[in-house]
Amino acid sequence: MGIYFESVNKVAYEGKSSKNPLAFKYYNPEEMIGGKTMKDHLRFSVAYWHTFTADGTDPFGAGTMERPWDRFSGMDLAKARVEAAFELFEKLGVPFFAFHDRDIAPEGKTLSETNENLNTILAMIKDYMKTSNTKLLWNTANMFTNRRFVHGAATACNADVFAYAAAQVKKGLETAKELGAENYVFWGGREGYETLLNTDLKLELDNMARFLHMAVDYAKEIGFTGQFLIEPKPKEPTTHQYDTDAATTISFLKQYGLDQSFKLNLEANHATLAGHTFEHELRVARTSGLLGSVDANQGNPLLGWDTDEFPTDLYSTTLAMYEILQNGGLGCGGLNFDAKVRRTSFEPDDLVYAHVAGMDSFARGLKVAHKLIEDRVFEDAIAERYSSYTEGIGLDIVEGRANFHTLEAYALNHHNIKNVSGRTEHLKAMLNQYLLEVE
Ligand code: XUL
Ligand code: CO
Repeated sequence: MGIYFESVNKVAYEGKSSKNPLAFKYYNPEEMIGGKTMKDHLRFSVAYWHTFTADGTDPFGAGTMERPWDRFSGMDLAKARVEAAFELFEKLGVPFFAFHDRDIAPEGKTLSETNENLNTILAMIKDYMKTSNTKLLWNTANMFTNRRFVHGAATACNADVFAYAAAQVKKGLETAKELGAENYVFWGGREGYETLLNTDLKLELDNMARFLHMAVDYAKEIGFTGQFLIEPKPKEPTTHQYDTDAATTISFLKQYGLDQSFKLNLEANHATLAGHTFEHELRVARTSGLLGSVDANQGNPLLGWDTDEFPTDLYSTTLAMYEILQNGGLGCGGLNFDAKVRRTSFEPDDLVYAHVAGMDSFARGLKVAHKLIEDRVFEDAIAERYSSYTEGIGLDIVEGRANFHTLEAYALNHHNIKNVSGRTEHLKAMLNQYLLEVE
């Protein structure tokens, strides 16, 4: 086995005074927070595509990444990437990884040849997984890169494409079962439309639901018991993506009777592209009982596209962990770094620095969020703010005893309404204080 990250030893926790870029300052995997280790709270996962296959290409220029495995090509490259991947997983001590089918093995000339390539690499991955501590958080099917998906996959206008996509997901579910994946993800890369002038929106949405029902049926048939996840995104690559945001996706799942079978995989940068905060998306899913997993990254507020940066914004990681803790954790989900190093960070060690930065940022977020909840900083403020619903007319409303007649009678007698401040600035200052002070 080759050594691809030569200058990197196993990344250790050295604490906040460490200046070593190859050490954790906050992520201390075995540290207990509220009765659970940090490692079990955070369930970090490395995204195969950004870390082992992305080359830094952008619309204006060629790849920039220096990757020692790039001296190989074809299936040898695919094999070298597996070696590099398990070396990095081990050095970072991450419990999970995630991949698309086409990240791990190249397509052949036919679907059977493609599946053969996949089988070869899957056997190799399975072998590594026998001794590795890193498990599969989720796998998914790439149904957006190849030109056959130009009009979509399950929502394509061409039934041959629908069939091809079904074959691909069938194989994906078999893969998930074989490797013991804890989840299976659907991100509808090209499931959307460019213009309504050529689109049968109703048929496309019905077909997407038919496709997902078929996937659920097949998982049952083969005994794959992992959680199904659907990942919302508002735009990119299509002008209008069907799974625009959490609320839209939840309503789609409910409309088509899929909400018992699916939860959401929410990505920070997708939330901001949808005009929401990350924590908004997490809250919407959590209040519907559908928060499943997270693609942990961040966008750039100055740019209108999916920059997939490694998460370093402590407000975002803290408020995300706040939602996750309030959800009782992510169950079999995790924090998958769907994040890529910048094009200018092209050396292999940058991959390690980036993951260390992301893991430390979420570890810090976890600690601060835990303390905020323990001290009931926002809970008490919220309880107080809504206290009018715990007695009198408010209690009648929430317990279903009120109607427009009783409310009118009440309002006629209570026209001197007194409101209380929402204390936004004070609460933000409290958040700052916790971010700065929590040990
Ligand atoms: C694309 C994206 C995908 C999904 C998996 O924006 O987030 O990588 O996470 O297909
Ligand atoms: Co993602």
